Amino acid sequence: MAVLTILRYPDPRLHRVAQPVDVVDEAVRELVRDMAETMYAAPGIGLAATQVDVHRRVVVIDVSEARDQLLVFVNPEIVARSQDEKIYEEGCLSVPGIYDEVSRPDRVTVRALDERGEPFTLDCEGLLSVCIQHEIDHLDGRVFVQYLSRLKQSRIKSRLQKAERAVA
Ligand code: GNR
Ligand code: NI
Repeated sequence: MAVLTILRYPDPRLHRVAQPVDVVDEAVRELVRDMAETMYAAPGIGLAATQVDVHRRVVVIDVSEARDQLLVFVNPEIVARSQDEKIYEEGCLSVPGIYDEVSRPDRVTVRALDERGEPFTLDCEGLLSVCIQHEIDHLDGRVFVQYLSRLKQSRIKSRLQKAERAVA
Protein backbone atom coordinates (compact mmCIF):
# COMPACT_ATOMS: atom_id res chain seq x y z
CA MET A 1 0.00 0.00 0.00
CA ALA A 2 1.14 3.50 -0.69
CA VAL A 3 0.03 7.10 -0.35
CA LEU A 4 0.36 8.58 -3.84
CA THR A 5 1.20 12.16 -4.83
CA ILE A 6 -1.84 14.23 -5.86
CA LEU A 7 -1.41 16.50 -8.89
CA ARG A 8 -2.26 20.14 -8.32
CA TYR A 9 -4.10 22.53 -10.58
CA PRO A 10 -2.98 24.03 -12.97
CA ASP A 11 -0.95 20.91 -13.83
CA PRO A 12 -1.72 20.08 -17.50
CA ARG A 13 -1.85 16.35 -16.67
CA LEU A 14 -5.18 17.01 -14.87
CA HIS A 15 -6.69 17.64 -18.32
CA ARG A 16 -5.82 14.27 -19.86
CA VAL A 17 -8.79 12.03 -20.67
CA ALA A 18 -8.53 8.68 -18.86
CA GLN A 19 -8.81 5.43 -20.83
CA PRO A 20 -11.27 2.66 -19.92
CA VAL A 21 -10.02 -0.33 -17.92
CA ASP A 22 -10.39 -3.49 -20.00
CA VAL A 23 -9.77 -6.12 -17.30
CA VAL A 24 -10.19 -5.58 -13.56
CA ASP A 25 -7.07 -7.49 -12.55
CA GLU A 26 -4.77 -7.49 -9.53
CA ALA A 27 -2.93 -4.38 -10.84
CA VAL A 28 -6.23 -2.44 -10.91
CA ARG A 29 -7.07 -3.68 -7.40
CA GLU A 30 -3.64 -2.52 -6.19
CA LEU A 31 -4.29 0.91 -7.73
CA VAL A 32 -7.69 0.97 -5.93
CA ARG A 33 -6.02 0.15 -2.60
CA ASP A 34 -3.40 2.87 -3.08
CA MET A 35 -6.04 5.40 -4.15
CA ALA A 36 -8.18 4.57 -1.10
CA GLU A 37 -5.18 4.99 1.20
CA THR A 38 -4.36 8.31 -0.50
CA MET A 39 -7.98 9.53 -0.21
CA TYR A 40 -8.26 8.61 3.50
CA ALA A 41 -4.85 10.15 4.27
CA ALA A 42 -5.62 13.44 2.50
CA PRO A 43 -8.41 13.38 3.84
CA GLY A 44 -10.98 13.54 1.06
CA ILE A 45 -14.36 12.03 0.18
CA GLY A 46 -13.32 10.94 -3.30
CA LEU A 47 -10.37 10.49 -5.63
CA ALA A 48 -10.04 9.91 -9.37
CA ALA A 49 -7.02 8.07 -10.83
CA THR A 50 -6.27 11.16 -12.97
CA GLN A 51 -5.38 13.03 -9.76
CA VAL A 52 -2.56 10.56 -9.04
CA ASP A 53 -1.35 10.74 -12.66
CA VAL A 54 -2.84 7.38 -13.68
CA HIS A 55 -5.01 7.95 -16.73
CA ARG A 56 -7.37 5.00 -16.30
CA ARG A 57 -11.09 5.21 -15.47
CA VAL A 58 -10.98 4.36 -11.76
CA VAL A 59 -12.66 6.28 -8.90
CA VAL A 60 -12.87 5.71 -5.14
CA ILE A 61 -15.41 7.45 -2.90
CA ASP A 62 -16.32 7.32 0.78
CA VAL A 63 -18.95 9.82 1.90
CA SER A 64 -19.74 7.95 5.16
CA GLU A 65 -19.35 9.69 8.51
CA ALA A 66 -17.31 6.78 9.93
CA ARG A 67 -15.09 6.61 6.80
CA ASP A 68 -15.73 2.88 6.54
CA GLN A 69 -17.86 2.57 3.38
CA LEU A 70 -15.50 2.59 0.43
CA LEU A 71 -17.14 2.68 -2.99
CA VAL A 72 -15.10 1.62 -6.02
CA PHE A 73 -16.12 2.59 -9.54
CA VAL A 74 -14.28 1.20 -12.57
CA ASN A 75 -15.39 2.67 -15.93
CA PRO A 76 -18.20 4.70 -14.30
CA GLU A 77 -20.90 6.06 -16.59
CA ILE A 78 -23.84 8.32 -15.81
CA VAL A 79 -26.79 6.57 -17.41
CA ALA A 80 -29.50 8.94 -16.12
CA ARG A 81 -29.57 12.42 -14.57
CA SER A 82 -32.35 14.49 -13.02
CA GLN A 83 -33.63 17.62 -14.77
CA ASP A 84 -33.38 19.65 -11.59
CA GLU A 85 -29.98 20.87 -10.48
CA LYS A 86 -28.57 21.68 -7.08
CA ILE A 87 -25.81 24.08 -6.08
CA TYR A 88 -23.09 22.76 -3.78
CA GLU A 89 -19.91 24.36 -2.48
CA GLU A 90 -17.21 22.13 -3.93
CA GLY A 91 -13.58 21.67 -3.08
CA CYS A 92 -10.90 19.48 -4.63
CA LEU A 93 -7.72 17.85 -3.36
CA SER A 94 -6.06 19.06 -6.59
CA VAL A 95 -7.15 22.66 -5.88
CA PRO A 96 -6.24 23.03 -2.20
CA GLY A 97 -7.87 25.81 -0.20
CA ILE A 98 -10.35 26.80 -2.92
CA TYR A 99 -14.10 26.29 -2.45
CA ASP A 100 -16.84 27.58 -4.74
CA GLU A 101 -20.38 26.88 -5.82
CA VAL A 102 -21.10 24.53 -8.71
CA SER A 103 -24.53 23.61 -10.05
CA ARG A 104 -25.04 19.99 -11.17
CA PRO A 105 -27.95 17.58 -11.68
CA ASP A 106 -29.44 16.80 -8.26
CA ARG A 107 -29.59 13.01 -8.81
CA VAL A 108 -27.70 10.68 -11.15
CA THR A 109 -27.74 6.97 -11.88
CA VAL A 110 -24.27 5.52 -12.32
CA ARG A 111 -23.26 2.24 -13.90
CA ALA A 112 -19.77 0.87 -13.22
CA LEU A 113 -17.74 -2.23 -12.42
CA ASP A 114 -16.71 -2.98 -8.86
CA GLU A 115 -13.24 -4.16 -7.75
CA ARG A 116 -14.12 -7.73 -8.78
CA GLY A 117 -15.17 -6.61 -12.25
CA GLU A 118 -18.87 -7.12 -11.46
CA PRO A 119 -21.22 -4.56 -13.01
CA PHE A 120 -23.55 -2.59 -10.72
CA THR A 121 -25.92 0.35 -10.96
CA LEU A 122 -26.26 2.94 -8.19
CA ASP A 123 -28.81 5.74 -7.73
CA CYS A 124 -26.95 8.69 -6.23
CA GLU A 125 -28.25 11.76 -4.42
CA GLY A 126 -26.89 14.34 -2.02
CA LEU A 127 -23.14 14.42 -1.42
CA LEU A 128 -22.60 11.12 -3.25
CA SER A 129 -24.24 12.56 -6.37
CA VAL A 130 -22.03 15.67 -6.24
CA CYS A 131 -18.92 13.59 -5.63
CA ILE A 132 -19.38 11.00 -8.38
CA GLN A 133 -20.06 13.76 -10.93
CA HIS A 134 -16.95 15.64 -9.72
CA GLU A 135 -14.85 12.44 -10.04
CA ILE A 136 -16.13 11.50 -13.51
CA ASP A 137 -15.27 15.05 -14.57
CA HIS A 138 -11.67 14.37 -13.45
CA LEU A 139 -11.59 11.23 -15.65
CA ASP A 140 -12.69 13.43 -18.55
CA GLY A 141 -9.93 15.94 -17.80
CA ARG A 142 -12.24 18.50 -16.17
CA VAL A 143 -11.55 20.24 -12.85
CA PHE A 144 -14.45 21.96 -11.01
CA VAL A 145 -12.89 25.42 -11.36
CA GLN A 146 -13.67 25.17 -15.08
CA TYR A 147 -17.34 25.79 -14.17
CA LEU A 148 -16.36 29.15 -12.63
CA SER A 149 -15.82 32.45 -14.47
CA ARG A 150 -12.61 33.00 -16.44
CA LEU A 151 -11.68 35.71 -13.96
CA LYS A 152 -12.04 33.35 -10.99
CA GLN A 153 -10.07 30.65 -12.86
CA SER A 154 -7.15 32.97 -13.50
CA ARG A 155 -7.19 34.21 -9.89
CA ILE A 156 -7.16 30.61 -8.64
CA LYS A 157 -4.27 29.76 -11.03
CA SER A 158 -2.11 32.64 -9.80
CA ARG A 159 -2.93 31.90 -6.17
CA LEU A 160 -1.90 28.25 -6.49
CA GLN A 161 1.21 29.05 -8.56
CA LYS A 162 2.24 31.57 -5.91
CA ALA A 163 1.68 28.96 -3.17
CA GLU A 164 3.73 26.45 -5.21
CA ARG A 165 6.63 28.93 -5.47
CA ALA A 166 6.44 29.60 -1.72
CA VAL A 167 7.07 25.93 -0.90
CA ALA A 168 9.69 25.38 -3.64
O1 GNR B 1 -12.70 15.73 -0.68
C1 GNR B 1 -13.42 16.28 -1.51
N1 GNR B 1 -14.48 16.99 -1.09
C2 GNR B 1 -15.45 17.49 -1.96
C3 GNR B 1 -16.34 18.42 -1.46
C4 GNR B 1 -17.34 18.94 -2.26
C5 GNR B 1 -17.45 18.51 -3.56
C6 GNR B 1 -16.56 17.60 -4.08
C7 GNR B 1 -15.58 17.08 -3.28
S1 GNR B 1 -14.49 15.90 -3.92
C8 GNR B 1 -13.07 16.19 -2.94
C9 GNR B 1 -11.99 15.18 -3.23
C10 GNR B 1 -11.54 15.37 -4.65
O2 GNR B 1 -10.88 16.30 -5.06
N2 GNR B 1 -11.94 14.47 -5.51
O3 GNR B 1 -11.62 14.61 -6.82
NI1 NI C 1 -11.33 16.71 -7.18
